[in-house]
Amino acid sequence: MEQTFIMIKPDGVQRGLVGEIIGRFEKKGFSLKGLKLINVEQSFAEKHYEDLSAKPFFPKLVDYIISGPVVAMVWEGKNVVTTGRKMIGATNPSDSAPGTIRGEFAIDIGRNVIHGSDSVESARKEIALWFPEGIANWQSSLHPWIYE
Ligand code: RTP
Repeated sequence: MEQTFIMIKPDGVQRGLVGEIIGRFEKKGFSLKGLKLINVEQSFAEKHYEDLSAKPFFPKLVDYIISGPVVAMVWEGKNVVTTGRKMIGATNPSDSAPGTIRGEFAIDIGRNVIHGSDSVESARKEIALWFPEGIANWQSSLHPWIYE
């Protein structure tokens, strides 16, 4: 079953959006496979966002991610990478559709509350980076009520 890496950024944690966001993924039917609240070091944030290292906003982005604790999660389910990105909404909250997480809870691109892997390959890399200890092994008993 497909997995994705989802991170609630420091603004989402500070603003008390953790329960709201976890609730959306749970209610959709996805299964929580990994979860931790952590502060990351600058070098770790730079590694996570290494593909963006040439962008002018990179230093600000790294400062933002290390400014407070983040909630790192692994969610599992059919098409969870693409569906998770749809639930999150467009990168710039001014383009995020109403009903999406960023569409409901964010205004500025530099405070957009949440990250979600953009492909199955990135998800694999990000899960390995954020959860080197591994993730939980369990299967939701709701599966027969979610998948035909
Ligand atoms: P994320 O990786 O956080 O899920 O975001 P994304 O794929 O939707 O967007 P990406 O282009 O990978 O950018 C990563 C994060 O960098 C910040 N950003 N700031 N100031 C700017 O112009 C700008 N552009 C991007 C955002 O926090 C974005 O989520």
